[in-house]
Formats: sequence, structure tokens, C-alpha cells
Amino acid sequence: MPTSNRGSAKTQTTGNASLAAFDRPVPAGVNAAGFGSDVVADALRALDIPYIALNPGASYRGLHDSLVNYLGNERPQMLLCLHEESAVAIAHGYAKVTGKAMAAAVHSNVGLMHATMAIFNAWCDRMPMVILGATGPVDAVKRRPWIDWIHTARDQGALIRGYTKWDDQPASPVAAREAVLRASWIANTAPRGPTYVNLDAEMQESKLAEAVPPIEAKRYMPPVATAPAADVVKTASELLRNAKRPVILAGRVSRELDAWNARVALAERLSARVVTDLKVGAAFPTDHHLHAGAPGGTVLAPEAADAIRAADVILSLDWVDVAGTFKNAGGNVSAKVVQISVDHHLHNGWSMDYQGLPPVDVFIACEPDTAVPPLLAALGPGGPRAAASGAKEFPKLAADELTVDHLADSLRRAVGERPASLTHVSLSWNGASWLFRHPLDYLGSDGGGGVGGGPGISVGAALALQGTGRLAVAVCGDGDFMMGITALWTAAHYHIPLLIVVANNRSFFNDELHQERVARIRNRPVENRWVGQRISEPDIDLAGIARAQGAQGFGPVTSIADLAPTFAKAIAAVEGGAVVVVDVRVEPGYTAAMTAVMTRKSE
Ligand SMILES: Cc1ncc(C[n+]2csc(CCOP(=O)(O)OP(=O)(O)O)c2C)c(N)n1
Ligand SMILES: [Mg+2]
Repeated sequence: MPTSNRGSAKTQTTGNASLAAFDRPVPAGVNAAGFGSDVVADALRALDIPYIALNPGASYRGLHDSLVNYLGNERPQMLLCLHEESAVAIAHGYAKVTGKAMAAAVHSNVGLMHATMAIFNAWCDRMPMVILGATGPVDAVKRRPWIDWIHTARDQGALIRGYTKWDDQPASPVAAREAVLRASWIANTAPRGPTYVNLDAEMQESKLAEAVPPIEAKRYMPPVATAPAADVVKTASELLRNAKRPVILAGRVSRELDAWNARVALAERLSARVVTDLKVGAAFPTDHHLHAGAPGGTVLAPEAADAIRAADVILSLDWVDVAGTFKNAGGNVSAKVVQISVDHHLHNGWSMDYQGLPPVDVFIACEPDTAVPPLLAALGPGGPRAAASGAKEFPKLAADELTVDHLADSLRRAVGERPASLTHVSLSWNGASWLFRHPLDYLGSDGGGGVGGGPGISVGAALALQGTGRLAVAVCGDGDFMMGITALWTAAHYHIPLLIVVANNRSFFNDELHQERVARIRNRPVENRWVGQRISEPDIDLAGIARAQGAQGFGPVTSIADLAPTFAKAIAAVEGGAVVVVDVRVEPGYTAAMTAVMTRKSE
């Protein structure tokens, strides 16, 4: 597709039909690129980027005008956000579902500063996005007094260079077009991640001296196919074929159903136990008899730890933290290790999110989705071996107190057989409370442990899930919800249906457990763990905060009996198109295993 644009009226593109109805500008009658920022807008259109989540700023007023008056606010359509952190989180959630980058635009330095945590979350989660920022004018002579000076920095990309794949500050419209294409190509190429293009205000606003010749954007975005080397596949398959107790650690994989089915076939061919992790999206059916225990997070399920310790061969499908998992499993892991990953291409000296260096005997340098079919083929047919037992049980519910397990139980029953995607879960979530049977059943965590990502990521995921028939359901902690709260307004404004259930323990409870542990180690009163952690007196009216932004709010739900009828009403409202928040007052507490690990006295 050429990057030249022939005006909004003539280029009605697809996208979400209902969303396209919002924020329609009057036709500007602009049909040819006249300014630098029009060329940037053309590049975004050529990439077929559907949305650009943004918070406005004068530094990119040129681009803003091009998006509205040149492209007609479609393809990409602006999604107005109340905070840059939610703009980036929305792009993050969108990528979690689609595997593809959408765009986010943030104002010169201060907007980027707001965006940083969400960019870090996306980076650690290996999710693609193209972030556009602005600066300048770089030429000091062109700067307006004061404001242009405080909002110009010599090397803005340095703010985020440690957790972006690439950044640039192009000096001309043609260079900017190239930068946008490159940013998209790099972001979308595995290992995926955010990229940043910083647009000089003067470059955006300058009149084009002559028409910019069109280029065929696709030719600058070659798909990067990686295939595993045949001899390495052979070595790995021999190891696996001869394994007596193989284990698959199913980590960062795609949302594709074919790849999911291939993983199941591989596990069945090997009779391998499979371990999954709440840090990343669903990778294997958790009710399959080969799935070991419930998906874990910080803590491994005992069945998973047992399987890892007993394993003679471990196959990591880009598992997030192999070395740490071995440590958590008890340390004495003697298995041969096959690692499938391209993640090492991303590792840098700033961020340690690459985790500990694991022992690896065979390294297959490609994406797991690409390696599994040739591995299966190399293994050849084989009779199914004895199946390991793996009956799944949901958590037992205490009769009296309303806990997060009650919330999950009631929510699961209320959702019933509807296809649903859990777009986020709270730190208090028990991995045993929900079954994942499809790659879109669960989208993983925030990636970087940055609290406040839950609402925005869920709005972005819900946006991408529109039209799939899937109910978007998020469970957020109250701390997470409050930090990311303004993303709700964007969902309400663009009518993106979503259910957010707040597991409201009225505390930054995770840190209560940390304070308890420190107090235990120091022989100081554990009773004081709540000080500086509890979010009460006054209690926050979470439903009210939702209503104030145009969402529907239910609760606080304080009794177990009220859960079911409230969820029934909430789901009906979401199915009617609403954004809904249900505030559920849960007793503070994590799973017994998590609590034991977090409050232990020793290392
Ligand atoms: C941006 C950010 N600030 C602070 C923290 C430290 N932190 C980790 S978990 C947590 C508590 C989160 O509270 P909530 O979402 O209510 O979950 P809960 O622990 O209560 O289950 C905090 C403050 C963090 N990870 N990220
Ligand atoms: Mg909390």
C-alpha cells in the first residue's frame, strides 16, 4: 500500500464500526499531504494501525491536526485518554489479544514521563506498540519563550531507552516516515516490544516544499521468519523421546489456536507434565490431565514443583524465568534443559528483567510456536503413554468470610458457559479458581509488576475483543484499580464493554505481608503490618468513582449471598454494552502457599 493518503472521505477503512461513530470531525476537504506531520499520519495509515491512544499536547499539535483534519480521525482513530499511563496500557492490552502493535501518542517529555511505567510493563511483557512523542522545536531559534524550552530535552529517548527496542528523532518528514515504518517493524518482530519515535515540533509543522513521493510500505516491513535449525531439532527430539519424566514449561506463546493445539499434541506425544504461569497468557488447557497443579505466579503449585524436581528433561517454551523457577522448585533440578526462545535478542544492560541465567543443554533460537510443529514431526508418531492423573479441584470455600475465592467462584458461575477472557487478575487471585481452555481465556499479567496497569490493559484488551463474542472480565486489586482508574473513562466514552471486578481488601495488602515478614525477622510486632498500607477511613466508594466516569457501578458487595445476583446484573449490563465495575469487599488474604512464602523468616 502506498503511504500517500487521498483524504478521509475517500478512504473509509474498516475497523470497529461502532467505535468509528465516535468523535467524528467535520470534513476538512484536505486531500494531499501539505505538512511534515501529514507524512507521519500517512505512514500510520499505511501500517493499517487502527487506533492511537493519546493524551494531547502542544508538542505534537501538528500531528494531532493531521490525524483529525487530514486522515479524518480514522485508521488510526484517536482514543482519548486521561493519563499517558492508561494510553500506553491500552495499547499493551490490545497487543495482548492481537499480538500486534497499535499506537500511542504522548506529549513532549512530561507526557512521556507519565507513560514510563506502562512502557516498562509492556517491555517486560514483550508486547509491541509504537509510541509517538514530540519535542522542540529542536532549533532553538524557533522555540516559543519558556514552554518550548522546558519541554525540549536533548535526548528524550534516554528516558525509556532501557526498556524500548528502538527509538529515533527524525529530522525531516521523509526520515520520519522511515522511522515510523521501522518502529512498527521492530516492535512487531519477535521478541516484541515498545518502540519510540520522537517528532520534532518544527518538522511536524513545516510546510512540505514538494510532494513526498509515495513508497510501498509493505516492502519495508518484511516478515521475519525464524526456523529452528534441523540438527538442533533432532538433538532436542532425541532427548525428549528418551525422557522418562519430561516436563514442559509453557511460557510466552501466541494467542493462536493452531499453536495451542500443537502444544497439546506435543505434551500428549511425550506424556509430559505441563506447567503454566499466571505471568503470561494461557498456554495450555489447565484442566488437561497433563497440566501440573494450578497455574502459579510468584509461587509454584506443589504438583508443578514436584514435577520439575523429578523431571529428567525440561522443555521451556520461552518460560519467563527458568532459573528462578528451578530455585523455587527447590534448587536441586537435575534435568537436561531444552530452551526455545529468542528473548536473548532483547537483553540489555539497563533492565534485569531477563532473570537469572539458566542451565541450557539444547537451545532452539526461534519462537515456541515455530519450533513445536517440527519437534512433533521429528518425534514421529508414538502411542500415548500412561496418562498422569490431574483431576482439577476448585478452591474450597470458607463458610463465613467473603474471600477472593468466593468472588472467583461466584464470578465463574455467573459467567457460566459464555466465552470469556480474563484480561487481568489481582495479586490475591488463586490460580485454581478458573480454568483456561483457549488461548484467549487468560491474557496474563502486567509484565513489569507495575501496579496500576490492570484497568488500562483491560480496556485495551476489551477493545481488541470487541466483535469476538467474548466477555472481557478483569479482576483488579483496589490499589491497582485506583492507580489506573481513569482508563475507565476511555472505555465509557468509546462504549467498550468491560466488566471490572475489584477484589477490594482495602489495602495494599501485598505489602502488609512484606511488613509482617520484616517484623518477624526482627522480632517486632506483626500487628502493625497494616500501618501505611490500609486504604480505609474513609473507605473509597469504588462504584461511585466508576459512575462518575460514565461506567455503571455496583457494590460494595459485602456478603457472599449478594455476589451471585450482583454479578448476574453486572454481566447483563456488559452484554448490553456497558462498562461495569463491581466493588467486592474481600477479607485481606492470599493463598496459604503465597502467604507462607511471603512471610517466612528465612531466605
Ligand atoms: C507502581 C507501583 N507502586 C508500588 C508497587 C509496590 N506494590 C506491589 S503490590 C502492591 C499492592 C497492590 O495493592 P492491590 O492492587 O490492592 O492488591 P493487594 O496486594 O491488596 O492484593 C504494591 C503497592 C508496585 N509494584 N508498583
Ligand atoms: Mg488491595
